[in-house]
Amino acid sequence: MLNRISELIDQRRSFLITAHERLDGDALGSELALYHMLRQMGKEATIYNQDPTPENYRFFPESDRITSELPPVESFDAAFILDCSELERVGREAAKIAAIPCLINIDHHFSNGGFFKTRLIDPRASSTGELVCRLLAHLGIAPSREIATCLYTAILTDTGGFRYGNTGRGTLLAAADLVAHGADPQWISENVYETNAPARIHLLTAVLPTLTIDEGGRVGSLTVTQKALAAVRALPEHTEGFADMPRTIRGVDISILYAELPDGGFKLSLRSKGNVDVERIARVFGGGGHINAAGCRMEGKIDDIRRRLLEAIRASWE
Ligand SMILES: [Mn+2]
Repeated sequence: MLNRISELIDQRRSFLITAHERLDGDALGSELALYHMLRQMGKEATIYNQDPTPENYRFFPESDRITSELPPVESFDAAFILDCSELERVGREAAKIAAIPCLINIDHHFSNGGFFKTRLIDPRASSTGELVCRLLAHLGIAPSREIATCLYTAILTDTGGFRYGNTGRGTLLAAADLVAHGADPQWISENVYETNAPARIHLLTAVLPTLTIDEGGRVGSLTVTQKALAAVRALPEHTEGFADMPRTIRGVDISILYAELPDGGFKLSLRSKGNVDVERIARVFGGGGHINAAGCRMEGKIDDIRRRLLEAIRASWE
């Protein structure tokens, strides 16, 4: 597949690069790394994302080039769809993007159903960033400092700072290589993790009292309502990382963040320890992800949603 992708890059001139809604470090880092790589190869590249770049990722070199308005798709010979298990995950322009003649998918989600004909998929890879590293190596391109910064951040954030189960030898070797090419771990970490907006911490103080612990201490959860967001003028992106917090409690195996959406539904983020599989639980409700990090959307009243989710969790333990 790497051969096929390198062939396609050779043959085509103008590329669209996109990723999923609610951007994260892996999606953005992989997009920008590819952008720099393609331009270095003399190609035209445009990054389109439906959602704006979260503040803590604006340090990425050339992140201000990203557009949230899709240019006419006729201008592209090919598109890279990154960190997405399905095309729909790019958001409301998915149908237009589907019309681009050649779609190339790079992804590491377990739930990837293989919709794309041209795809570089490895659910054992830590991140899409790690897969982009493989593509660079295959093309014989040494990462520039910009590319190294983007890809190191992609890997760092998707492994929770090299702490999650997806952190393997290949992950650490890739990261080491990126450091050798100019990625600065301390500078990147400060930019990603130590640039909180005050509103995020204010939001956290409003959210911590919602902590619940169920199932004899094995399931912890936090809830963010639209009201709580509005009260401190926080943005949905300020909840990033909240889902991980109940998991830090001794004995908690599954951690959940219930985030109310503007239309009244809830976005659920599930996290787990060890071999407790939350991807399976998310899938019950039409979601997906990885064994230790998954998500889904649920409709209804929060009490009802909590009850249905706990039932599914109980069933998965039986
Ligand atoms: Mn990812």
